[in-house]
Amino acid sequence: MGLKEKLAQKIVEHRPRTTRLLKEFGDVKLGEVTIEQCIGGARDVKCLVTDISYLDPMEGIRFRGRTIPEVMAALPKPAGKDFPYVEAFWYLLLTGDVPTMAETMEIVEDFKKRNKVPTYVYDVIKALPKESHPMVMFSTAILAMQKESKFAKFYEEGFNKLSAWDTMYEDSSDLLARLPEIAAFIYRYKYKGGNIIANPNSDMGTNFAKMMGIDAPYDDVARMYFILHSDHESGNASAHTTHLVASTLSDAYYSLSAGMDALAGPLHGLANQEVLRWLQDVITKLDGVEPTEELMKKFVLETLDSGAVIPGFGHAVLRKTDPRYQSQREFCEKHLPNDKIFKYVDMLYRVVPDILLAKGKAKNPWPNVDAQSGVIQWFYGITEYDFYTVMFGVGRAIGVLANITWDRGLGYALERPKSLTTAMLEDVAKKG
Ligand code: CMX
Repeated sequence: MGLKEKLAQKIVEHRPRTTRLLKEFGDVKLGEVTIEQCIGGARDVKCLVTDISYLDPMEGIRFRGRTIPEVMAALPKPAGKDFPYVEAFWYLLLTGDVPTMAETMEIVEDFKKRNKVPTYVYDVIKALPKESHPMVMFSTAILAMQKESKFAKFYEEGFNKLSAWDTMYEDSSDLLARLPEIAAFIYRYKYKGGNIIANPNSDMGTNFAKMMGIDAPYDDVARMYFILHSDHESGNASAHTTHLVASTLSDAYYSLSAGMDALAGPLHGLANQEVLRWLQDVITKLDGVEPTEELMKKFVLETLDSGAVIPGFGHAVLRKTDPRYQSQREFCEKHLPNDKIFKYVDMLYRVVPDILLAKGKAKNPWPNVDAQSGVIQWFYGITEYDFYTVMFGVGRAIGVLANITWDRGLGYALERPKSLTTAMLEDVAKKG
């Protein structure tokens, strides 16, 4: 059975669970909302549902019930490679099942048929000012392709709630197949004098590495990076934005483009570029002097005293070191143990948590995914750190597209939380 047939089966099997919860238990309370949560970004308010991934504050992320090491071990890998096919991961997120090698290769072949990027997309990117941020180029390129949407056509021709997931799946697959080429184009166009490398039409990891012009094991870096950055349950800003826009019955192009705009914020995906920018600033200030822990502490304190955050540390949900940080750290220990920037990042790991703890503000002083990812990209020659969030975006697309396909499958409603006025909050506060 192919991926789409399996997905159809899973959706039909799942629907009665959602229907029953709504009909029989719709008024069961999941919790209460405090004024702090209302003003403070809805932290921990339980009002979203997804089965694609779950984020435990202490353990970190599980994709379809599996930890990161379990996912990496279970999925089929290209011969001689350490990391699984991204296409196999897409299958896992959509169905909850580990695909066989044959099932994985079916998706690789399917993506080869879908990965032709319309030439007008490149014209649109080139029409933007060259100094535009690469995330502007990426988000614009995705939005520009909206006219290709099969879901939008399906809606125009007569919408049916039960089969709406089919065209959402089609759009999501088309997008995912094309994103590596669009991302690599932006990189080569913006930073490599427009010297574009043709798509070798292999698997996603190989395609991306080749089009970026970087040799192995960068194909494995791409696989690891895309998988690690894919999903972090539904409440994070990029996943939530994609879901919110899709809930209006917008198609995957509008929804993903909006999600990428959320990812571009410095408190979210842009933090990985900020880590490298911050470190480069430290290196410049050191002017050739080998940094000691004392010196590093001084830079960290200076940053905090200036009112800025330490990028790559802290998290809205996690309360321990991010396992995505750990995975990348293990990669660094294997492939770049003596790299200067890796050593600096390691030193940060030793000094930042204690300082944040002593300041007493951050609820989680430990490093997140962004603390380590830029170091690996820098090592393989991508020193243009403005570009890092685009690669995060290719990975994040896997998770959010799987989510909005299921949103349609289960007929999730238009999102519409209620807002109150400050006077109303003051009134509740007086009574409470
Ligand atoms: N450096 C300095 N201060 C920090 C901090 C950090 N790394 N992390 C949290 N704090 C501060 C917050 O700014 C906040 O201060 P105020 O009360 O003055 O506003 C206080 O500690 C409490 O914050 P929190 O409840 O612990 O964290 P939030 O849920 O509000 O924010 C996050 C989470 C990630 C935005 C925050 O930790 C942060 O700004 N980190 C640095 C940026 C970063 O690495 N972002 C990437 C996150 C991963 C991702 O989404 O990609």
